[in-house]
Amino acid sequence: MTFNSDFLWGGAVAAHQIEGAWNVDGKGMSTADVLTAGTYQIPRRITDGILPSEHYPNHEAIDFYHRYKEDLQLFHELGLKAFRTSINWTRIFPNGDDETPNEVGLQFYDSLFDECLRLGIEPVITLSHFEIPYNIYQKYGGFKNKAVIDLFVRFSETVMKRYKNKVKYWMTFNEINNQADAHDILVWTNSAVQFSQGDNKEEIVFQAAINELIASAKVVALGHQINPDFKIGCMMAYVPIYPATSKPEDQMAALKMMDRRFFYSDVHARGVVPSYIEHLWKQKRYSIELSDEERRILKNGTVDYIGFSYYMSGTVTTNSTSQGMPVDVYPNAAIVKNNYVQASDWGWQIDPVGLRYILNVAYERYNLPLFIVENGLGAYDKVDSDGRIRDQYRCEYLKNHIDQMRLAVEEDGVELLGYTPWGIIDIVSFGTGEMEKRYGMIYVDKDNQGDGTLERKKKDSFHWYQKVIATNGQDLTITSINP
Ligand code: P53
Repeated sequence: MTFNSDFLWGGAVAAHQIEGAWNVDGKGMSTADVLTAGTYQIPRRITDGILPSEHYPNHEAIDFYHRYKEDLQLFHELGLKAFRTSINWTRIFPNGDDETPNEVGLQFYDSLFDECLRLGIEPVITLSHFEIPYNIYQKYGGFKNKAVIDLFVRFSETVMKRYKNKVKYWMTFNEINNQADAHDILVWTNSAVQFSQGDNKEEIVFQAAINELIASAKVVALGHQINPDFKIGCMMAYVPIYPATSKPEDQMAALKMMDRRFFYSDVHARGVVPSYIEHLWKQKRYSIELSDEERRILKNGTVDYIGFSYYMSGTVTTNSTSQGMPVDVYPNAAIVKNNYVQASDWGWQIDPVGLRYILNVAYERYNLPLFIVENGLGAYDKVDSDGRIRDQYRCEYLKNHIDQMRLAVEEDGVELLGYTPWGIIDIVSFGTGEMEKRYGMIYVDKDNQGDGTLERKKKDSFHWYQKVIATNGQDLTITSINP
């Protein structure tokens, strides 16, 4: 058998993309609650508080808050052994700096985890998945402020103590490296930071990121005291970057781009700031506040495993006439299309071999267990007149990735804890705010305008994945599903 009998076949979501009930039972406003809907072409916007004229897709999402029992029943039928979700910080501390936690919020996750355990589903919990109390932005300016470190630690300590006998697998910050290029929305969701005119964005992101890494290290150390059996990981967006050609400069550009991303897992896993980043800070005269005491904290809070998302690879060229999207890491570097792979309807390059590649690179780099906590295809689905959703393309995407994951384990000896495909049930897309960029194996009747009955329906991929789990990944054939 390729996969151990305790391999965590699962599914993944995040609280703000699924729960809805954004202002129910004492929940506070979060950074996700002020994000409008967008599309592939039109970016989501961050509004100044909640405006009555705007549609905020996360406010209702798929109403998991009220329907989790029914949904977990479906997950159970699917055979999930693990369910990755996040705890919404604002259900526990509505303002982030409240004196005492909100008991009703704590009870919600008690019931959710109890129900998971009753059904034999291991909860895998992200502490911060793109939702930070809005008050932390307003009052503190987000994670660039050191005061926020201990607010996050207090939230984490509260939930780790409360759920210490219910949750074993934790992750601190979702896709912490997603802010590496300092895009406004990604910095907002990762760090609750907004830029002002004249800001050095890169320097600010480094400061916010270092503060998050310190917060994460504190939580890892504390978590191990709360329960020595806890497995606490980081969570990275691994998008391997390939050189467009064998031109040496292309290779250098790819290396430089990867460094900017690896910086985060290097600190998480090794407990020190890598020399290439220390050097960059000096060279650019950045004054990043990081005391000796904080360096000790980083050293003492290294993670137990590397959790990561994998959707696509990227390609970089240094050909000055490429017309690609410029990246400021190497002369003439720009992101271009890779002609060897196909892309999704949202332009994400589909590259199963890239998963095996990054599994190898990450395992060689850190020698820690890996956990694929997101992978999947965002696609338009159609309900046929007979009520079926024939999402063969989704099965193919997943099959091709599982094939490569198997090779990484079998041929390359990578240690892998589990696989939790993204959006196991249709949810609000993070990047675009659309409902119709669907990842699920369970369809949810709701459209981009927010209309629909919220009824759940099994897609063809549901039956396929059910068989994959039941055979512990041995039978990946697609043809036989639900004829
Ligand atoms: P959506 C970029 C690159 C890789 C993963 O994304 C990313 C992003 C941000 O869009 O985000 C992760 O919904 C994230 C999830 C998100 C999922 O990928 O934009 O952890 O919250 O929903 C898929 O298609």
